[in-house]
Amino acid sequence: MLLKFRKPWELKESQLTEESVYLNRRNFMKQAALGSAVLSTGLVTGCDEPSAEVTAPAKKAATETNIDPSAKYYPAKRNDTYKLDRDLSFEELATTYNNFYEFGSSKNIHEKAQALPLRPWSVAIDGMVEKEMQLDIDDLFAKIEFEERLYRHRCVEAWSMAVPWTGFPLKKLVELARPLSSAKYIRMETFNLPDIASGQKAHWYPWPYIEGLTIEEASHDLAFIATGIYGKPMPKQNGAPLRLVTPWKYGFKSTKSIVKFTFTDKRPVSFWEEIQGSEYGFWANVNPDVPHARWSQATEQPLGKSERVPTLLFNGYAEEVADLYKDIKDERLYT
Ligand SMILES: Nc1nc2c(c(=O)[nH]1)N[C@H]1C(S)=C(S)[C@@H](COP(=O)(O)O)O[C@H]1N2
Ligand SMILES: [Mo]
Repeated sequence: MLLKFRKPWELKESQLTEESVYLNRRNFMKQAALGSAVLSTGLVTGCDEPSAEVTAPAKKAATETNIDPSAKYYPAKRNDTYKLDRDLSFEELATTYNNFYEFGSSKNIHEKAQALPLRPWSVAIDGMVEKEMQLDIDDLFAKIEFEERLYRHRCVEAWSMAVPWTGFPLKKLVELARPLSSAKYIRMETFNLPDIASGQKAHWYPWPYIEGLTIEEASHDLAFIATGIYGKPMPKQNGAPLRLVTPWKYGFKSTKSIVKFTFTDKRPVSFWEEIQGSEYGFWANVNPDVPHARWSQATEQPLGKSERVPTLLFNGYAEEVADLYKDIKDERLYT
């Protein structure tokens, strides 16, 4: 069946803002051209609507998914605590329309990202913890039970998606790490492999990608470490083998392909904050009433839909997370 919807890259530039437009306006045109080329060739074979069967085992995808040692954990049981108010996005879109600057500033990096080696992969837990650790990813996965959750995702560029993530609450990793009481933040670091991820040769970016949360945020049940999506191990372009998911914050907080969790008493300066702190702050909570410096955040473009929809306070998770911020004064909570 044909995909009937308008693709995000067919939107006018004025409707779809993005960080890289600011840095290099011509990238947008290149990316728009690439995007439509991809959809008009191989990929127009999607199903008609996102089905309830997103957790069905992967068909024989001729990818590393078949030999991924974590494939046995999928599909995981769905945790129904968090409900969606909208359709799931098409898997074909969520896995081909990506932000992963390590592989370039266009959305169309999914093929380049296949160069990332996922094994061996080790995750360091260090800083203010009882005992620093270096964990093999498969040993870590074996310790923690996976579940599936349906979450909204809102990019600061004003596109959004709704996807089934598989993984585990970040608080389980915090418990495993046993932070000292002096630790106030977790700093998360992505790989730094410029020979493999050519975007990391762009020396004007402060590689590696860094993100951070307060321990309180990280211990909130909504904060999730995703290891898979659509009932399968995470595709490389979506941040395999493990990425953060904080659905009440702008998408850039959800850092991909993490290699290190550092517990610290210093607030981490994140990647986008370092580049342009006036526009991308530490907190970055979604709020439709607080515009980005260069565009409104009042509405968003869901991937694969023709109509924009209103953006919700804390991306619809206000009831769960608003209390985390009630005592914080004089801070830019929403940019
Ligand atoms: N390491 C790393 N993590 C990242 C990014 C990135 O460029 N590098 N982009 C962020 C942004 S801006 C968004 S919107 C989401 C996109 O995730 P997706 O490609 O799975 O939709 O990843 C976030 N995590
Ligand atoms: Mo984003």
